[in-house]
Amino acid sequence: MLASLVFHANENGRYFRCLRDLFPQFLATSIALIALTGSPAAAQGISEPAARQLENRTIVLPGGGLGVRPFALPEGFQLKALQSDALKTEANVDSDGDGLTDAEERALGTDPNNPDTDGDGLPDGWEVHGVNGIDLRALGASPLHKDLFVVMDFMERSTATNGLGPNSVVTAGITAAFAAAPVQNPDGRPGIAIHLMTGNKVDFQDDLNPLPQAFAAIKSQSFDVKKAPVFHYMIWANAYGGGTSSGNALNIPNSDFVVSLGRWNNGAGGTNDQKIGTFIHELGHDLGLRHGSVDDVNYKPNHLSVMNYSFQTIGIMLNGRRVFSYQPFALPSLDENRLNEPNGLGHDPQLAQSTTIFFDANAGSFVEVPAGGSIDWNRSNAIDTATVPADINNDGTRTVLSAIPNEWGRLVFNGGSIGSQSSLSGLSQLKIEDIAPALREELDEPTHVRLMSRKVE
Ligand SMILES: [Ca+2]
Ligand SMILES: [Ca+2]
Ligand SMILES: [Ca+2]
Ligand SMILES: [Ca+2]
Ligand SMILES: [Zn+2]
Repeated sequence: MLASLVFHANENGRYFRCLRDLFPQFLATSIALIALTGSPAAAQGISEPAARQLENRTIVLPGGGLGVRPFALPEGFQLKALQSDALKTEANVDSDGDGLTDAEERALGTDPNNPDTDGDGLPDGWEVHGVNGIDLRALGASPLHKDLFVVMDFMERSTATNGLGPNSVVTAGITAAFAAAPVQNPDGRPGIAIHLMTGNKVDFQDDLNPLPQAFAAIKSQSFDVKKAPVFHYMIWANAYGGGTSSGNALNIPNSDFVVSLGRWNNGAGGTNDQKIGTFIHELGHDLGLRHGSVDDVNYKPNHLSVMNYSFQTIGIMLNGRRVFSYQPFALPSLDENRLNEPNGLGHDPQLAQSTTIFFDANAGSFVEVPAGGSIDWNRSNAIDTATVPADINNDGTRTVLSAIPNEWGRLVFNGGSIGSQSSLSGLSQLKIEDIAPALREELDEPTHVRLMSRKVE
C-alpha cells in the first residue's frame, strides 16, 4: 500500500512535491513497513515487479531536470582519473614546490627534491609549463640545461655607422661564448644556452643621465613586468653620465644592464668585438662577477677574463685563439711584494698558449706576455731567482692579488628579479635606491685606447 503510494506519486505532482525532500528516508521507511506489514509473501521482501519498479525509478524535480545534486568543486579544479588500487601513489605530491609533481619529475628526469635541477635560477616547473604566460620550453628552455634569457632594447642614431645595437655577428659571438662555457648540465651537454630576444627600439637619448633614473624610466615603459622573473633586461644605448663609459650593470648581481658604446670610434659606435666583449662583461656583473672576479681589484694578471678591463674588448688568449670568456680555470694569488718570476702564473698546462697583460712600471704602460712559463714581473730583462716587488696592476699599491676561481662555475643566476616568485606588482617597482652606483665607473674610451697601446711580447 505504501509502495503503491510512492510509485503513484510520479504521476501526481502535488503529492510528489510533499515527498521530494524527504524521499530517501521516506523510501527506506516504506520498504521497512512493507516488510513488516505486507502479505506473508511480502514478509520475505517486496515483490519482484515492485523491486524492478524501484530500480527503474526516476526522480523528477519540479523544474523538470534530473534529480542529481553533484558535489560542488572549487572553480578551476581539474578532475583526473583515479584507480582504487593507486590511491596511495605520490602522483599529486610536489615535494620541492617547483610546479611539477614528483611523478612528473621522475618522468622528465628532473630532481623531485631540487626546485631548480639545472641551477639556472629558473624553477623546473617554469621551464616545463611556462610562467606568466611565457612558454619557456617553446623559447628553447630545458629544465636539464642552463638557460639565460635577455631582452635587448636598442636605440638608433643614423650617424653611428657601426650601429648602436647588435648585428648577427655580435649576437652569434655572444651566443657562442656562452655555448662554450665549461659548465656541466644534467642533460650531459656542456655550456649555457643564452636566448637573446630583440625587444623594442626606444627613443634616442644622447646621454642617459643620471643613469639609474633614465634607465628605470625606459624600462618601466618598454619592458613587460611579467617577463621580469625570467629575462635580464638591457638597452643598447648611446652614452650615459656625460662620458664614454662602455656600459653599466647598476648592481652586482642584477638583472639589468646597459651597453653604451655610441661615442666610441669618433661616434661611429662600438666595433663588433667591443660590443660582444662589453655585453658579456656587463652581463657578467648581472651574474655576480666583479672587476677582480671576487673583489673590485682590476687589471690583475692572474685574472684572464672579460671582467678584467685588460681583456674586456679584446677577449683572452686561450689555446692560441682570442675568445670572449670569463676565466675558465682557477689561478693562484700573486703577492706583489714577493713575486716569484720563475713560477709566473703557476705553469698550469691550460696556460700553454695563453697570454696575460700587466703594468710595466719602468715603461709606464701595459705589456702582454706569454702566460705559461716564467714571467719578468719587474721588467728587468731577466728572470730573478729571488722574489721581486712590483705594482703589476697599476693601482698605486702592492698587495696580494687574490686567487681567481673558474668564474663559469660560480655564476649567480638569480640576480635581480630572475627566478623571483614575489608578486609581479612588487617587481614592477624599480627601486632606484637599490640600484645605487655599485659601479661608479666602467671602462671608458681613453682607458681602452691606453690598453690597446700596450707592448706585445
Ligand atoms: Ca616538484
Ligand atoms: Ca624539481
Ligand atoms: Ca632551471
Ligand atoms: Ca634550464
Ligand atoms: Zn664592469
